[in-house]
Amino acid sequence: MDAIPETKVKSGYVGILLLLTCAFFASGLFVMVAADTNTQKFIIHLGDYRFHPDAIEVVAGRPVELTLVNDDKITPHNFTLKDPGTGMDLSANISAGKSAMLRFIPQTAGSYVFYCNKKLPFMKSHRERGMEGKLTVQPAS
Ligand SMILES: [Cu+2]
Repeated sequence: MDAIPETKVKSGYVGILLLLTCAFFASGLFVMVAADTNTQKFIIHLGDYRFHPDAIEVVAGRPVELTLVNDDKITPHNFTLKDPGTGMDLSANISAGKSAMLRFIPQTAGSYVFYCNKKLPFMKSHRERGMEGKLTVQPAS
């Protein structure tokens, strides 16, 4: 007779613990998702002397994360964006078949050119062969 109520109390206690645990994880998940949506993420493929896509648009004042994927089998590529006027200075080398990540926060709205700085002696540079793109930074709303 005594054992039955005791079991009920214990299972009730465990139930509350489970509920609190779920609430904790649910709120944690929400925070993670909320923080994640703030970052402007793009995947740019590099290959055949092109960037895909070759035009991206972001908003000033929010973090940008570029994942750069070199799809070529033997040709190394690079991502360069330099704008002394605004202090934008990005550069990453990406070996054939590898990827790299660039993170930055654009501060000034405008249009910026990015390109690959690779060039073999006596050959046209990758940029001259078309490896160029445009980053548009919209003013913060
Ligand atoms: Cu290149």
